[in-house]
Amino acid sequence: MKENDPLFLEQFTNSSEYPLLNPETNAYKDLIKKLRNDLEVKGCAVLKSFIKAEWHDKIEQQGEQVAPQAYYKQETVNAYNVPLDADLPDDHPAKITMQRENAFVARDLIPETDIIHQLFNNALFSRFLADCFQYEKLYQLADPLAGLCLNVLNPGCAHPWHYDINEFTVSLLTKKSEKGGDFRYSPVIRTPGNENLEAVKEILLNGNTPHPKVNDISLEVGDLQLFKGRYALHHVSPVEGKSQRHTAIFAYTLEPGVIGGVERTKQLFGRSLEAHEKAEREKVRADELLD
Ligand SMILES: O=C(O)CCC(=O)C(=O)O
Ligand SMILES: [Fe+2]
Repeated sequence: MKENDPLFLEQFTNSSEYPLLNPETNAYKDLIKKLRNDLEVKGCAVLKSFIKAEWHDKIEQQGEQVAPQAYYKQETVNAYNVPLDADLPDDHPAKITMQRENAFVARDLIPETDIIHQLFNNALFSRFLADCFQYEKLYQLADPLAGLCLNVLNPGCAHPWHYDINEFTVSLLTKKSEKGGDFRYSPVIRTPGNENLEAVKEILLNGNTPHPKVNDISLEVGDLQLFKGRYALHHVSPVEGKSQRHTAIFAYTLEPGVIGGVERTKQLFGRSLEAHEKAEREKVRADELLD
């Protein structure tokens, strides 16, 4: 990670509204206060037009360049990404299955010079995120494929209900679908000590249409989204119209060195690396939840 790259932030981000360059100022502190409040109250905070408007076409084009390399494998999954034949009671929500239709472009296929990759590697950006999430420090998810990826949804496709493997997720819409493709989530539906299975099941069964426990957000290109995805069940509704929908997903953890398991990595990217095998042997896990 670069120690300091103020020029990048100055050039590409809306630094007058989002003063990441000046963490000592009141404007910065006020912003953090507002975002913390949004995260606490809504489980989610959106920074509209975080990327300057003049770069919106560029981030869209850079995404379009790599999108053809996304790994597609439509498969039947459950919200916990545990095996469908896992030894769980028949009425467990993990027994509710869905089709996974989204595709990911892995970090090692996204040029380091791309705006999203530079943003991920920017030390002031991760410091800002740590401030928002109220941690001393955040680490990039050390996974060489999943740390940063572009999530690609084709017309007609949805991203099924799930939790994220990392504590927090930060994402940036780089291409908007013509219609549909809404990010929808149920904040704090589970906690580290409680899966809250009944409520989860109810959402899996009834949450695809407007639901009192499900919030809907519609993002524009260049919007940055901060999200507590380990505890909030979430999905992206089916993309309608002719265009794909792309989001850059930036993943962070509280401990350094966290890498996904071999099974899930292959599920998402069609391959795994030596780093995943090694991590599985050593099991660096942040918590004891199912997935
Ligand atoms: O594409 C999005 O907006 C969210 C995707 C997501 O939830 C994920 O990749 O974990
Ligand atoms: Fe997610």
